[in-house]
Amino acid sequence: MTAPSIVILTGAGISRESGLATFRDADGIWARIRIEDVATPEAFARDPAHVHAFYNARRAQLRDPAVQPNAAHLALAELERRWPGEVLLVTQNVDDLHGRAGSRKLLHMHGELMKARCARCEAVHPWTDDLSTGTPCPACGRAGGMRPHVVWFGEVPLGMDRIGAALDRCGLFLSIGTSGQVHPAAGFVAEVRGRARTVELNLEPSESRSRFDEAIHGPATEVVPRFVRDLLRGA
Ligand code: BJW
Repeated sequence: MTAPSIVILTGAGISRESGLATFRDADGIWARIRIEDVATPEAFARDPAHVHAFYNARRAQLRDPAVQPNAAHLALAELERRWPGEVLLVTQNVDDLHGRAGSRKLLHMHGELMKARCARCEAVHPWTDDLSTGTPCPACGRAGGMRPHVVWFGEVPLGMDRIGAALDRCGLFLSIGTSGQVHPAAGFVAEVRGRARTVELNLEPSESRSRFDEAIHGPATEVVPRFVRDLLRGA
């Protein structure tokens, strides 16, 4: 029997034990900062310096040596290496912890904090430093258009064609550390339901819990390595 294709969707919960805040938990980012002030194109048009300050601080956090991939990121990288079938890891996270853990079949549907994009020429650049309204684009040389390469509300997520094709082939769908409140990611489980086994792995039941065949609740660093170990044992 051929091994089923796996699509894994991850969210902020998988990086929480690496020291990065989630969005909608009681101590999450949206509890202290308004979405409308930092995560929409309108916010950036209104006050780019404020939006840059928000993302510069989060980029600086990623440069902190204490922020490292955890056991859950590492387990998913191992799954990709050892699974005899196809694996696609779709992350909503803009952090780089999956890549640092060794995942290569990886799609950042909400963009990447360690990249910047020029709104004037559309060039995307690796970016580790601060951005400001005066930062010139390394490609076209113009200032004023550089922005974080992230997907804000109202913008189209990245890689949707590739994700759609992977969901069409998928026999196992895992959703890890996401509240299931943001579309289109929240709708992926409904797209595969009935033809793929669907499993939620989250600290607690998410709002989408009822849409999954199975759910395993607990911290990602515990439940994900255990699930991957069991899956590889059966492969
Ligand atoms: C743990 C844990 C531990 C804690 N272990 N677990 C249909 C219906 C309604 C609305 C819409 C719709 N379609 C589109 C919309 C509008 C909108 C939307 O969804 N709004 C809703 C809020 C209502 N969506 C959009 O605008 C999107 N664009 C779009 O749809 O374009 C149209 C289009 C689509 C497709 C094709 C063509 C056109 C864009 C969404 C962009 C989201 N951007 C952000 C910011 C990115 C940059 C940044 O990081 O600043 O992305 S918002 C934020 O939410 C971020 C996240 O990726 C995203 C999801 O959050 P996530 O990861 O789920 O985090 P939390 O905090 O919500 O949940 C964490 C979970 O972890 C919790 O459950 C905890 O319990 C758990 N947890 N510790 C395991 N240790």
